[in-house]
Formats: sequence, structure tokens, C-alpha cells
Amino acid sequence: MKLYYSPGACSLSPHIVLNEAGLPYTTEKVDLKSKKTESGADFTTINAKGAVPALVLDDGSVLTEGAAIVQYLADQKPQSGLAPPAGTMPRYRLIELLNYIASEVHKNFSPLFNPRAAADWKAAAIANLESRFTWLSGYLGDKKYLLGDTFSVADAYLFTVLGWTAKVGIDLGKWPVLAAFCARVAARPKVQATMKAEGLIN
Ligand SMILES: N[C@@H](CCC(=O)N[C@@H](CS)C(=O)NCC(=O)O)C(=O)O
Repeated sequence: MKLYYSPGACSLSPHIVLNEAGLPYTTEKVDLKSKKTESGADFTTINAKGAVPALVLDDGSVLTEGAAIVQYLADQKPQSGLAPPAGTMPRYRLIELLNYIASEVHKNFSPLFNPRAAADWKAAAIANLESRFTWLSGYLGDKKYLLGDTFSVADAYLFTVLGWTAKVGIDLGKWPVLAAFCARVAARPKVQATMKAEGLIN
């Protein structure tokens, strides 16, 4: 398998999952502005959506959308516990969380990274994020991870998007539960290794 990624982007989530699952893979970096890959290929010929993550499977087909990719990866290694078994209620809880993170958190960051976004759009996005953080904080409560004691692919995704708060000037310290969650996930050896591989930490 090959993961197309951009350092610190949402592709960090499947990158963490690949390492947590211990699956064999290679990576290639993508410049999201020029849509060129590290080897000079036109990324839009690999993923016509032009967005990371994109995962090339061993049969050559390409899987996109982070929420789908992380579930595919977890299902390659069910014993990793990164996703509850398909068809069970805990799996639907996982999907519920992945969808919430994708549509309510991830995409509310978009205007904050867009130099053409107007100030009132940015302010509305920050207000949206703040209310989502408050909900997530209550959902996590005193649990270690989103599903309880076990680290799942939803935690990899939430950790990834919460990592953008510092870049856009949101103080995560206002949500101590989320700040503690990020510290807990960041301390995981495979998360450390992934962040090092992407050049996010030394
Ligand atoms: N719906 C996609 C969105 C992926 C996405 O927003 N990727 C961003 C990086 S975090 C990207 O590649 N943006 C560049 C672009 O869309 O041109 C998913 O959930 O995987």
C-alpha cells in the first residue's frame, strides 16, 4: 500500500493508523498547492479530487476519504482493535464519530486556512469549532479515548484535526479534556514515530 500525504494535513490520521496497525506501506509526499508529488507526478492523476489522503491498494486501486481509509486499514488488522467489528453497535458509534469529526470539525477549519476567506466567515467557523469542541469535551468526559479505554481510528483523526488549533490561534487550553486527550495520544510511541516521519517533531 502507498499513502499519499502532506505533512500535518488530515493524512496524518491514516499515517498514524498504518503505524498503529503495523501494516507494511510506503508514502509519497504531495505539494497541495502545485498538486505535484515528491517524484514529480501530477497528483490529480492519482486522486482526481486533488486532496490527501489517498491510499493506493496492493491491486492498484485508489481509496480516498480519510474516514473510509482508516476503517479499511483497521479492518486489515482486526486484532489491532483500531475499529470494532463491522456490523456491531460499537462500529456504528465509530462511524458516527468519524463522520462528526469530518463534517463538523475538519471542514470548519477550512476557511481558517483559506487566505481568501472573509473575516466574518472565519469568525463563524471559529464559533462552530468552539461549540464542537465543547460537545467533544463532554463526550470524552473522563474516558481515555473516544470509545473508552481502547485507542481507535477516531482518536487518530481527532488528534490530527485538534493539532491544527495552534496554527489558527485557538487556545485548546479552554477545553482541558481535549488538551489532555491530545497529550495522551501524542505520547503513544507510534504517534511519535509518525510525527517524526512527517517532520512535525524532531
Ligand atoms: N473529504 C476529504 C477531505 C480531504 C482534505 O480536506 N484534504 C486536504 C488536506 S487536510 C487537502 O488535501 N486539501 C487540498 C485541496 O483540497 O486542494 C477527506 O475527508 O479525506
